[in-house]
Amino acid sequence: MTTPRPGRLTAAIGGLAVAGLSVALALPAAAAGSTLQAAASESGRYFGTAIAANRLSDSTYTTIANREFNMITAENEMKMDATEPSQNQFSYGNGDRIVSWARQNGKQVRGHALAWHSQQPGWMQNMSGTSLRNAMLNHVTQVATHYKGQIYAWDVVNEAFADGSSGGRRDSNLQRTGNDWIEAAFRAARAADPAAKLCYNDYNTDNWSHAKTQGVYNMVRDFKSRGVPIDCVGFQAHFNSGNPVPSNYDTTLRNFAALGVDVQITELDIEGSGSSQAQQYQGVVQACLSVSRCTGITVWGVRDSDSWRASGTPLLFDGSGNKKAAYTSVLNQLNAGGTTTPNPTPTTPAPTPTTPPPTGGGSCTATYSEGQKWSDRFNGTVTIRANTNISGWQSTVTVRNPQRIIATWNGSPTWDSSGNVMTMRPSGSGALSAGQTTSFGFTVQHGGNWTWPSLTCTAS
Ligand code: G2I
Repeated sequence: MTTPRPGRLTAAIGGLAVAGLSVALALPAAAAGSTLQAAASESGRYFGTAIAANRLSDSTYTTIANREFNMITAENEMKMDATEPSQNQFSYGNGDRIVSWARQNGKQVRGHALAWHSQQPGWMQNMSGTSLRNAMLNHVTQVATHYKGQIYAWDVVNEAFADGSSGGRRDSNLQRTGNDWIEAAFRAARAADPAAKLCYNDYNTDNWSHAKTQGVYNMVRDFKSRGVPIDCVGFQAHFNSGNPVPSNYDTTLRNFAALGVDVQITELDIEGSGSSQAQQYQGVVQACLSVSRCTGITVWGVRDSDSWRASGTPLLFDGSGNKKAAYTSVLNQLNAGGTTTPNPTPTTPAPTPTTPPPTGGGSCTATYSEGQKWSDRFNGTVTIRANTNISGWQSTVTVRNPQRIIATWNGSPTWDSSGNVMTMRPSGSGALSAGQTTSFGFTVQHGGNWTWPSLTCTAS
């Protein structure tokens, strides 16, 4: 499925037809966006940057920012230490400056960040227990209320998971107030600004196989299943040679999106230079474009010299404001668009068929997508796509011990003697014309094995 791009060619040719002349109209192919925001808009996405209030007087900086970006994050000015320097004394000057610059220039704003173990004002660092919990909730309520109606998405909670192999929460004064502090913050934010999307934001959550990624995924899944108000997950995406862009990035984004949340790349920067940096940037853009619920990308600063790690030259413009190779690769990839596919690319080669294809020809493809998950079981859907006109199909679904398929729908299953291989046939006619799809579903009792089933499709 190709990401929808709005029709861009509407040519008014009435009045051009001149009697006796044949007019050849050379219409350009869909015009490419010439800025990051224009190119991202072609697929309905935004392209943003972090802005520092003390740089708004630098006209090179504001010229680039205004031209290229349509989503703005305050790099530091909405953090807890900036907005509540003394308890119950709120300070919005620099945050407001950034919001009004954004709005004057027709841009949206991401709010960053309402609750965080870091960048707490001194008075909060020394608090604990109920008084800290109440102070945190008051902060969330006050700040989200102040910016109500002006924020596209809030990073409600930032960086609450531990690095390393635990997959658990990071220890902090907030965490010590009770494991439910995150959901309490989300509920307070929803009550204060019901129109803002509410995100959980973190770093080192890009690689699907990392424990931290899984920990955040499980929390979001739990929140969705219990109705905790969460709308999006932010992936900070600070990369360098020790922490490169993972090859399974699209899988990560897709799996989170399948939980029913938007995903956003919120603080992208990649240390390096030249074509290697450009390629990594391209990979990140490609991953986002491949997931329909990846709604936008924000880079963490304008020029290399504006970056929190300037010596790593991690951004799209050099210190003089010139476009780097990374800029061009991002722009080209945005203009090239992307495809949305429901599944990660298989990592094992497709098995060679041991039986000849059925006479009658035709072919079909079976694609797996994840459904709901519970502690003991998960749902899956298989989409059957006819590659040619077919009169029928059958699809095998193989699960791995100790998994068992305990329920199915939209098909007639039979089983092999091991109980691991289910052959699903259509309940009615299996005829499909080329390009048509149909689907069936099942529940797997997983017994602790979360591996996806493997599939085949045979057409007749
Ligand atoms: O550390 C990179 C980012 C990781 N994710 C959350 C982001 O909020 C974080 O941004 C950085 C800013 O880019 C830095 O600019 O967060 C740092 C800590 O809040 C920011 O650094 C601080 C310095 O620690 C302060 O000394 C300085 O006064 O920036 C302040 C303003 O320049």
